[in-house]
Amino acid sequence: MGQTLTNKILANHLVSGEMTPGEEISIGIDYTLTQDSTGTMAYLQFEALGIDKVRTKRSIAYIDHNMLQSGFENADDHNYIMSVANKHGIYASRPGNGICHQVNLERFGVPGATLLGSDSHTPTGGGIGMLAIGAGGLDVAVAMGGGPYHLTCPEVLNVELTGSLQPGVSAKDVILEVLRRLSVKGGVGKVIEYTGEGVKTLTVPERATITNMGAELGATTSIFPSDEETRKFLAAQGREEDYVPLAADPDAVYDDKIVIDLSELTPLAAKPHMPDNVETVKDIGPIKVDQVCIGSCTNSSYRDLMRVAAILKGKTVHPDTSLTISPGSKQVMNMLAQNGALSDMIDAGARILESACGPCIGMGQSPATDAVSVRTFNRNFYGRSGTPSANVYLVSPETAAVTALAGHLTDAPEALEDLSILDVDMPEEFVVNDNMIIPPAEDGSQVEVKRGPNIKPFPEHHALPNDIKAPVLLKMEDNITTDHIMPSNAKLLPYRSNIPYLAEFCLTPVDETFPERAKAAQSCFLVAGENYGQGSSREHAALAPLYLGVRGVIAKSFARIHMDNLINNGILPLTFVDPAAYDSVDLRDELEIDDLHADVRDKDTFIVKNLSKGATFEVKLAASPRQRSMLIAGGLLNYTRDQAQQSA
Ligand code: MIC
Ligand code: SF4
Repeated sequence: MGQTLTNKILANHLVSGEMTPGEEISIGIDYTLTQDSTGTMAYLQFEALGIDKVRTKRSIAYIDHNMLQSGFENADDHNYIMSVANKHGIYASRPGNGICHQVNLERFGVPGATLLGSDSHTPTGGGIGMLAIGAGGLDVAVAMGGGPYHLTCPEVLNVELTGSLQPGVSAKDVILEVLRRLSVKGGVGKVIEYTGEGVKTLTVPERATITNMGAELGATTSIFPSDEETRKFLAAQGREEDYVPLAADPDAVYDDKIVIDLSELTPLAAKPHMPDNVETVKDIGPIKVDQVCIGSCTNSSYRDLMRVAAILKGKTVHPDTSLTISPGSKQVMNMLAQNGALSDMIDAGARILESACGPCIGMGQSPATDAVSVRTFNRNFYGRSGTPSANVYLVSPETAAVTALAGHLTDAPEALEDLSILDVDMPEEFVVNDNMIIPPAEDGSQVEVKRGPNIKPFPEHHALPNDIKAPVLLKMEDNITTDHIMPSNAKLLPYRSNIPYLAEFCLTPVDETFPERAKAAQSCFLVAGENYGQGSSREHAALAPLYLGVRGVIAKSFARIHMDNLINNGILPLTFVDPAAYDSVDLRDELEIDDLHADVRDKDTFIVKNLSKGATFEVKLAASPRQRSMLIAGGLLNYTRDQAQQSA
């Protein structure tokens, strides 16, 4: 029986466990990446592990998220990250060098290798045939220390691509189509593996657009084969030696399969407020658009922006529409500058932002009240733009550019007389200058780590009590995102290393009174629907609830990274055995679980008493033996420390 590409790479890196879907396995990690908004916490945790030098092939610390320096805080965080990287053998990508996933693809992606990143869009690396997984900072810290990464062995879902894209339709439309079919929870527990004749028609950055947004499917990761296109991309980056051809065996057996005929796709858009709320641009119709933002780790590569420049050339942005463009990397920005495309953008009236996440994470450019904002990004979760009343649509760069000129939603086949202006070749040589990537000190022992007043220690974790009696302080619906749990925007991102401050905003998009009520109650449960915690890898979505006394979340189902983050921080992630039991629990019900240690240690399901209703219901704990010990110890750091003490 032939093997999938996913299983080949997993098998090559397997450290423990049986490769049966659903079982816990652990794999060796070749490369890690962090970015600054999750990185401060990840490096504080790495320091707590007490390891001098990273033990990966290469670890890279990017600074790309917290770029607005409206106070000392972000600059303090940058100094901390640059110096801690220098000390511990980590390469550091300076602010201005670009968005982590774009730069990593250009300069460090290696087919067949494993990459663990403290950012949910790490699977961008799947575009180059890497097994690239997003995780919480603590998991990445452990991997930097040479420890394996534990994950649930995934199923492999095959997306076979046939045909080729019509002019004006692009990679973003492919992944929007996958989201339309599978939904934001359709990828949970799965790796999405792309095969078929259509693959050859897609360049590496286009493939990366597709794997990037596999994060929005909830997938463990997504991956493309490594083929002639991959070789050409690596050669053009001056890294042909990193090329290896890789593909699934022709007779590989997949757990599931869908087929997409690229030739049949038309431009699509995800409507507010979910990436799977997808319709054709045509069916949505010519709604008036106030803002267009082009960029993000999904759509800011050289060819994406060359097409945007071709559309804008000689035209003017609509008077009622603001257009921003953030090139994905210094390399992209520099090439656009050298060939004149940047000038075409500036001339048309685009507002050029630095190479960083920018508006994608609400770092500036929050739209006006009730505005419609059309973005090439990957997430349009409620409130994420920084303006709760705004309506955000996700589209391709081509759709975004023609929309910015028209002032209403439209697409390239509709708006352009001559679609051949979109024929942009991939460069034979990219402009390579890695002068903004700082190699670490040979001998880190003399390097002093700079800790400004913004760097606060992380909250203390306590061992699990044997009995918990606590009220339900929130009852939430399906698809609650980490942007609901721990909002991020220009005002809050500077406090990513200050949990007490962040906790004041925890879950406030759901209920503004939550932090206050949680502090008063001292300990509480949260109840939620399906796919709780989808979105970002931010551990802050577990650390802030922990700080506020959340003991357990009882949901219909969880998103992968958030569930790991809850366990890593000692918060119980429980699911309703009978989903109908969700209806029986109300806000403020007093719940009790007793003899918890025995339950957590040995049982898959156990009983929760609803004292307010005089009833009981059953919950499931889907955790490995290792995770159970972690929960009892009060999280991964306590567990690791206990293990170390025992072996000493
Ligand atoms: C995001 O896109 O939500 C982020 C900001 O990149 C996050 C990381 C974070 O919350 O810092 C992610 O995707 O993991
Ligand atoms: Fe940055 Fe947005 Fe990509 Fe997250 S999704 S890494 S905020 S560009």
